[in-house]
Amino acid sequence: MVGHLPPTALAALRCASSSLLRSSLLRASLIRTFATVATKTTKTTTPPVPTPSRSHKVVVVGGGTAGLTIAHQLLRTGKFTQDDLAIIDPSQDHHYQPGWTLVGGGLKRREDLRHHLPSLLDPKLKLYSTAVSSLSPKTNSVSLSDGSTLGYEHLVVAPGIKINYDAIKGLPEALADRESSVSTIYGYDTCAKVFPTLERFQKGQAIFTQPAGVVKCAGAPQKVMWLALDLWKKQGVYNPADVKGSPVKIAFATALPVMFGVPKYSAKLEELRKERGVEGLFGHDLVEVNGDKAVFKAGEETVERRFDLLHVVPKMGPHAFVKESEVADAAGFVDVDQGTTRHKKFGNVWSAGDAASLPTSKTAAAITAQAPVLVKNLVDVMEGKEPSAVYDGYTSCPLTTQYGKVLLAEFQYGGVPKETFGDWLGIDQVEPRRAFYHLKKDFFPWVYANYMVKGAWGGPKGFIN
Ligand code: UQ1
Repeated sequence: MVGHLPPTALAALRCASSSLLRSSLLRASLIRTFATVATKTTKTTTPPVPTPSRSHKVVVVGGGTAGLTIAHQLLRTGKFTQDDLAIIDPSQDHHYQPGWTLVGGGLKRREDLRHHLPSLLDPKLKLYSTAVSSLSPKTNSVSLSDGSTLGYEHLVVAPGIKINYDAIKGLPEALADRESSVSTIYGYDTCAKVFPTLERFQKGQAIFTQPAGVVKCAGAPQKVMWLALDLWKKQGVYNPADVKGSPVKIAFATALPVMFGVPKYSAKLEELRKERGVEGLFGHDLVEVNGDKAVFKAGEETVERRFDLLHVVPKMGPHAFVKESEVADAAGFVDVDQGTTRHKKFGNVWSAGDAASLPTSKTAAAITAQAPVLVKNLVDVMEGKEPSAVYDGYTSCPLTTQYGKVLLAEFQYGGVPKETFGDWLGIDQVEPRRAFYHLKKDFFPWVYANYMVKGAWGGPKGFIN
């Protein structure tokens, strides 16, 4: 799809054009394989001083959405030349993860959302295809798993977060078992199992889970459920108006007390849940998959539910090399100022994307707003100025509520709605719409691969640079 705007995307764009024109327009992290190596503590009297094998003006840890977007936006400032900027990432693949929900819904092939990481990089960027073993902000250096050390003037920590499949007992085995009806859209390896599992399912109890703790794209756990519901409705095995008489039953088991973290959208989604006969198991955190039993922690209690189909969202957390470093906060995220994205202690360390402590929902849309702020501030600091750009927490969750419709949730810090199209088109984005479905399914994957990772897409601001 690279290089061509699909007709459906054009249609979506036309619908969205008013807002995009205003901004004088137009314009996954990875499957993280950061193998972390624990630093050995050697008992010497003088601490070893790392001698950098090589130094760069800016070292970017991570070639995911945040890392690539930031590195290319830095390059587009025109202030950097060949090899001034380096990216470290051990993976050869870069995935458009927002598309995995669509893979789960049978709308995309996972292979079409995968890119060869080295080929996404401008030749002026230096790529180290190695894992990071440790960060040493006091000596302005990064140690790589091949034993070498990189020095930097500024460091951008953007390795994303890790999926901890084994934090739910029995989950890795259940996912790996081709015969089981347990699947998840949260990994490249696992997302291909989802749609065939949904399609095959004709009878019984389906449970969709959302864990306690930080996850990327907090709406995705229910996006796939709404698509599954619609699929089963079309297949004639689920009738929202007569759940008792339907062969299929659906439950949403979430560790949250509500459907979504933002009250405005949560109210709508709760309305849809009730209207469509989905059982709500709130405050339920999946801790174990045992045969056909899903075991939840619900407050102090342990609750067991039998299932015939289980879609699991695994637990997630920071990479060990971040968590164990001096740049991490107590939870293991890179401890940055929520406005400037600059580290609270180390003035030449920055972070954006899933690894950052920014208290907002972790999405690619959030990175469209974080990256220009980080880039402007980093360059200003490099030139001896004070950082002045401020990130307001913008993030978005294009929530598929059925085939052909998306509720485009957009909000900032504090769960305050900040809707791109609402004001300009005089619409309320709480209403699921077809135009937003085409934005999500056709336009965003296209603009991501052709402009965003190249540093030329500003999200709601349209095309930039
Ligand atoms: C966006 O720019 C983007 O990246 C390409 C997404 O991808 C996953 C999004 O979900 C959203 C909402 C945006 C924001 C852009 C507009 C035009 C609202």
